[in-house]
Amino acid sequence: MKKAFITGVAGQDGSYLSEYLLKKGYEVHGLVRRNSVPENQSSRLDFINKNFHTHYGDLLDEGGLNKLISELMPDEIYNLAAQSHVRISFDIPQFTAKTNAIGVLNMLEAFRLNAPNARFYQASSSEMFGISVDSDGFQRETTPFIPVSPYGCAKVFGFNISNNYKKAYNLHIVNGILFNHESPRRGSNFVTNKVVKTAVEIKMGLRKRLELGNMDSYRDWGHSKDYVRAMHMILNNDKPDNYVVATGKTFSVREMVEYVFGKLNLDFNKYVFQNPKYLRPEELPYLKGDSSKLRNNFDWKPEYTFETMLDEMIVFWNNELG
Ligand code: NAP
Ligand code: F7E
Repeated sequence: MKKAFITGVAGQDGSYLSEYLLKKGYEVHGLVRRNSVPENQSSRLDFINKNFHTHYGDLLDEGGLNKLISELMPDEIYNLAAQSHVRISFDIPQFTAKTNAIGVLNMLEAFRLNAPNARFYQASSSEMFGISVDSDGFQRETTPFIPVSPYGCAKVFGFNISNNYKKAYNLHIVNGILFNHESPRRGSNFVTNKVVKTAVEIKMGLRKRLELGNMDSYRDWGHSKDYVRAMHMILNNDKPDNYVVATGKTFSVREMVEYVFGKLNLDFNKYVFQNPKYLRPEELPYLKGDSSKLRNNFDWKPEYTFETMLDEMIVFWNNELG
């Protein structure tokens, strides 16, 4: 039985990846932070499985990481933990840099010193590209990084240090450069889930308005379930390499809002307002990923479309709030 260790296991991707690996017969161990409300840690982990185990820890606690990795000796390590909210990274830049940059280094050291024969996946992000776009309108593995947020800058460090460790110490380390991916388990302060949840609340008469920031940015939105499949494929290839994971389609926030409100037979113009508090000091205006490298090397293509992903989120919030 293969053993996987997942940091950020209580997050959106960590929870779906756990379910995916458990179905494949893995023993899954996940790192969770101690929280005074333990339910906060388990709300996405309601699956019960004898092969699933959680351990308290933090990416900033090197001693704890070393102890866990040396005790567990996993075959696969997925480093998904991060302060993952871009706008909030402007509010707490130092914490974001510590977790998303130094935290990666802490995990790499725990892996190198204790379980160097394991395989290591680093959760890299399209936010690293920032304002950089190739002349054909896509971002891909060769596109230079010009990050425009503390989050993006810290992720570039995580990407670079993991590539450095791969070569310097001959370790099996891969990066998935994932574009935005969503689901009903997405934090409700990310734009898709915020829009869907609030639109359903408006439809039910529970709210009167939705306040957003910049509606003119474009994102390449996929579904988390499709993207955790890609993580596992990328890590299990014998040649460690880095891959973009994306749908190749881009929509503006405004188009996404229009779709969600339209599905609920609401005219979004009547309910949606801009609140400057949701604007960012610097915005990333446009993302569209070219995942040809992944699609040509593996049998991967997304099962969800932009529409089916949002439809699933609408059904989820209808059930949850209804
Ligand atoms: P998420 O839902 O925010 O989950 C992140 C997890 O990391 C949370 O469970 C969080 O714990 C944990 N965490 C935060 N700081 C930590 C620390 N110092 N030590 C230990 N754990 C810590 O994010 P996600 O959407 O699943 O994303 C997974 C990873 O992919 C992240 O690294 C993210 O940056 C990256 N990524 C995401 C996307 C996307 O669109 N979703 C795209 C590209 C890359 P708490 O629950 O206690 O807060
Ligand atoms: O914003 C705009 C906002 O916070 C998307 C993370 O998973 O993907 C994610 O980062 C767009 C931005 O995601 C609101 O300005 C408008 O242009 O949902 P988001 P993100 O910043 O793209 C990358 C790839 C990651 O790696 C990150 O971890 O929507 N927007 N109004 C808003 N965004 C939010 N959150 N809230 C608003 O009210």
